[in-house]
Amino acid sequence: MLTRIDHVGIACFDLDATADMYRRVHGFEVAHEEVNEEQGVREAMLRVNGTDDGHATYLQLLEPVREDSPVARFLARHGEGVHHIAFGTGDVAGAAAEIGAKGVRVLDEAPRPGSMGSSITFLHPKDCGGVLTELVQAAGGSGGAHREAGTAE
Ligand code: MC0
Repeated sequence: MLTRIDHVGIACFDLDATADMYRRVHGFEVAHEEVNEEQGVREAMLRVNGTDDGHATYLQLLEPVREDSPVARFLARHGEGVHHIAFGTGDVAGAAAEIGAKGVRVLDEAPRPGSMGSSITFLHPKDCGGVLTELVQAAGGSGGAHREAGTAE
């Protein structure tokens, strides 16, 4: 059902400075950037592995674009650091229904738009061992990984 680690979300105050640190220290490049108004974040996807086959794993840097967003609240409470882990699935609605039936709180009534055209939903951290957990279905349906523009299906 959950087939891979799609990305690890990292909350930061300054996305450009944090991306620069990952470039200098780790050698990771920004593969994609966008603003998700609904979630209240500016985000950058740093590819960690995987290339042309589209099955990459990412670090997702998250900078809040408004004070009432989940990432702004997280930063105020915890400071910078790991915000969530995201697992890839070929069927986000089905996976959420199956997990919800086990008594875990699914935080969205229906999947919402995520980065790179994906569909996402979240599971409550208090029901997942203290880890905010995201389920991700890539744009185009199958596979479960985010897919950058121009990579093969
Ligand atoms: C809050 N808590 C967390 C947490 N955020 N625990 C672990 N990891 C996190 N990220 C804990 C708090 O410490 C607190 O525990 C309790 O949850 C309630 O926190 P709160 O600050 O009072 O409550 P809210 O209102 O911030 O709600 C928390 C909740 C919310 C997780 C329900 O943030 C949410 O709905 N998140 C899902 C959406 C989201 O995070 N979007 C941003 C990423 P104590 O014990 O102190 O009471 S968007 C994204 O990632 C997209 C664009 C993508 O991947 O494509």
